Amino acid sequence: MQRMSGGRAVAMALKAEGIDHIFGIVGTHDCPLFDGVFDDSAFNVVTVRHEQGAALMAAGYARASGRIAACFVVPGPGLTNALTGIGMAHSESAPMLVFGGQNALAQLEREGGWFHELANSVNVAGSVCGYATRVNTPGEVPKAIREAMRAMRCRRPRPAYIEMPLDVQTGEADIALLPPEHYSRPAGDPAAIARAVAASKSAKRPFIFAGGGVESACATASLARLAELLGAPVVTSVFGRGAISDRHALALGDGWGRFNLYEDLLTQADLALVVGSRIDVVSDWNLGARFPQRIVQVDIDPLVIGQRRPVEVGIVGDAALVLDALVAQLAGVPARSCWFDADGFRQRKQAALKDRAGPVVEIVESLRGALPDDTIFVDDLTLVGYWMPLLMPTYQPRTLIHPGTYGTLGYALPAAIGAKLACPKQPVVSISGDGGFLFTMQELSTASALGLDLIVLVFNDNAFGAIGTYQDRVFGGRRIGLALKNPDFVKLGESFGARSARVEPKELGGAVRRAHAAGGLWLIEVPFAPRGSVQMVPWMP
Ligand SMILES: Cc1ncc(C[n+]2csc(CCOP(=O)(O)OP(=O)(O)O)c2C)c(N)n1
Ligand SMILES: [Mg+2]
Repeated sequence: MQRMSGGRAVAMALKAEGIDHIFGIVGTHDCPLFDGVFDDSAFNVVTVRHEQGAALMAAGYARASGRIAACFVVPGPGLTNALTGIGMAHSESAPMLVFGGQNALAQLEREGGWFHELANSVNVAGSVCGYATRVNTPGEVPKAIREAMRAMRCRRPRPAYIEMPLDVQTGEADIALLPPEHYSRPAGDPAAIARAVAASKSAKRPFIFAGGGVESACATASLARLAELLGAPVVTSVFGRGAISDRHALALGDGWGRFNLYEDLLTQADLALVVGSRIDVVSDWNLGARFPQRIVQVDIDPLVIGQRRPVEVGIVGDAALVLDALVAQLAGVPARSCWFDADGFRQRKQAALKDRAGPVVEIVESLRGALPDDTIFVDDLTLVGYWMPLLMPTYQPRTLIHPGTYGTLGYALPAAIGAKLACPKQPVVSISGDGGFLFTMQELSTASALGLDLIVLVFNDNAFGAIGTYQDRVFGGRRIGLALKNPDFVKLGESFGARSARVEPKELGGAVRRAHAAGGLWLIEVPFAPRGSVQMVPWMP
């Protein structure tokens, strides 16, 4: 037992859990939380410029590393500002531990007109979290953090929210900190695993569909071993990019383009092994509807199993543990060669993508050629970002981070800052359009204050371009709400302390190479407004 305040108990419990990054903004309602980490060298406290940035940084931090960061926000507007980022993290299965300040216990839920009052805030946060609670005494802090950690580590990783009323933050008590715990994840029902083994043995033409759960579970090596044993080609979801290296002979890339590239594979395959994927809506449009009848699905979240497609075998478990069990039980069976012409497929795919993506292909090639394999690319919702999962060869897990189906405009820059803090040795590039960049551009100030090495690309067409093509197609060209009056991006970047340049698309590779060699914070604007043959959003019908 140690005598301490609730605020200090949060710091001590975070330390015990190995959480050392805190993103947030101070206010009277969370100052005791900040005070709890005052002068404690165990913590890297990052002051952001908007609470959405805090949550998106924690999301990027988790996507790039699998590690958990904390956020400290004030109640009311601080929490609602953060909700977009927390919602994004919920959708992309990224864990983070959000602490919300709150008025004193006696003032709650009475519509008393208190500062930052927001009724029902635990439920508001809970709608985008896997765990949400209010702590009523300082002594409950370690238990609440332990429960949040279990929710994030033993189940599908999702944000957790712990609300701390002011008197709980400041109140002192004799507090027992909890000893470290090994967080175990479900290994899967042995009978279901045996049925999956039998199904895999009997299938002649299996393929694997891998999602973000593979990387979450650090199961990439297990996935490759299983694919090699079965001779099964591997397609990934957008969150699964990096689950298998694109240099692997069985890797077919991701399925986020709405064209018939996968017809050959899908019509011939007799078994789909879906691992760590909810089969998101885009993958389902493109592939899921044509998956073979026989499906084996492995997921840590029981809700996901059979949600989109009926399955022959469902296994609730951690992807690494289940894949290792499958590999062990298939080990006696001679490894099969691949039944599918993966090389031919890749060539056909490359030609088709060139046809659809036009000049985006050269842009992506120039980025890949300029930067090392371990570079982390973080996408926003912009032409180049949309195409990245399809076009960018990805060689390592967690190196291609895309905002997926929640699709938060403004994601890239703060998520890239979080990724850089989590993986300081890896180059990090954020890819935005002019529209998305202005949603969260103030976080350039955060990156500058931290002295980060970061390359921030802004593809500028002075418009919410993607929506223009949609209006053309669906609304007969009645374009509305698209034109954007932008600042001078070079001056803007410089005023934030970023070295800044405007380069034509053909100069981008050289500019990025120089920026990487020089280090520091870079803002590079690329005027880019291709029209005509380019498909703006590969997955739109
Ligand atoms: C928070 C949010 N608001 C609105 C949208 C809808 N939206 C999707 S793409 C897009 C246009 C993005 O413009 P820009 O960043 O300039 O990229 P471009 O399409 O021009 O390449 C918009 C408004 C969204 N995804 N997220
Ligand atoms: Mg634009």
